[in-house]
Amino acid sequence: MRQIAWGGVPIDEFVLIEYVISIVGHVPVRNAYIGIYVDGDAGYLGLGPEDWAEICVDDWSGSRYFAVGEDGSDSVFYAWVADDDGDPAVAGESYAFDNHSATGAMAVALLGPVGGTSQLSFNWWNASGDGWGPCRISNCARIHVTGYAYSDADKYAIMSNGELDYDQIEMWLDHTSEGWQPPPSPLSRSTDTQCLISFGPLTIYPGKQIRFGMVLAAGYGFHRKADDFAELYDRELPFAYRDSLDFSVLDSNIARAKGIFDYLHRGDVNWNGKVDIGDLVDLVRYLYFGAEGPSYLPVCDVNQDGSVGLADAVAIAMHVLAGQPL
Ligand SMILES: [Ca+2]
Ligand SMILES: [Ca+2]
Ligand SMILES: [Ca+2]
Ligand SMILES: [Ca+2]
Repeated sequence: MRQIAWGGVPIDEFVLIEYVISIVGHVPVRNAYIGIYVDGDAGYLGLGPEDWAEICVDDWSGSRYFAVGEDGSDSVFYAWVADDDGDPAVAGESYAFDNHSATGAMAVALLGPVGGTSQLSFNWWNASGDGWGPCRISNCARIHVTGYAYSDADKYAIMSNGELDYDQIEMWLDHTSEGWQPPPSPLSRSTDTQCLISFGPLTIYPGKQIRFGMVLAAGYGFHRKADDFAELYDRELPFAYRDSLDFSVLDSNIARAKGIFDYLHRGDVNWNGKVDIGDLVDLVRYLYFGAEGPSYLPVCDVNQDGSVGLADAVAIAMHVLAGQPL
């Protein structure tokens, strides 16, 4: 595992973590799933320990896809956690954000070849109450866990369930017509939310490595106005309030992190952690001999011109054969 963080604007609002996973022994591990469990709490930490429990019981989880790159051909999926209303200070009818407010959001995104060919799941659940989370009717018949999983079998079941749960802001809506189990009643306004982002199935062979990245990002200004929640939020019709939430800083921070991640790995066409003749061979076979596409195409754009072509193969060749920098 390698962690990278920066202290200067504008790349000081995320941490990149790179994982390299291999197995011990001589038998391949099949149908493996990898997940990142997120227990995000949004609130003012300067409050005393007696108030910490209150910080976390009014938060929401959700997920989001957004397009990146000049032509929007690449996308990133992330899970986010934020306070429900941003904790404004309230005096009578007037709302104001102060230094005890939680107006930002946090997000976790997976980077590298984890989308596309793999099954991506996003699950959230209420950790402080009954542990409930959205569950597809088709899954509920065979999986009895919808939220926090205690046993290894339950953890595997939820990591591999293939669900992309609707956002927690929609938890009061009936999603049964879209194939979701109805929520239990009563639900709390919002909860100590926890969520899980996972991918697979993978076969991990002895001597081979699974490599991927994760970015943990912050985004300020997620709640725009102190009275948005009071003015716009209706649990039966939450879309006007959701539209008031500002994802732009989370999006740009995650896009920056992805750009750095892709740049750090440029040229590693076969995604094995190094750039050598094997990458050149794979790229040429892909470009000119109809071979299957590389598992993570963004790193093949070695010269960062927005497309993958001959110039990238030449750059790898000059690096491998003549020692030139990529
Ligand atoms: Ca909170
Ligand atoms: Ca679920
Ligand atoms: Ca390589
Ligand atoms: Ca290129």
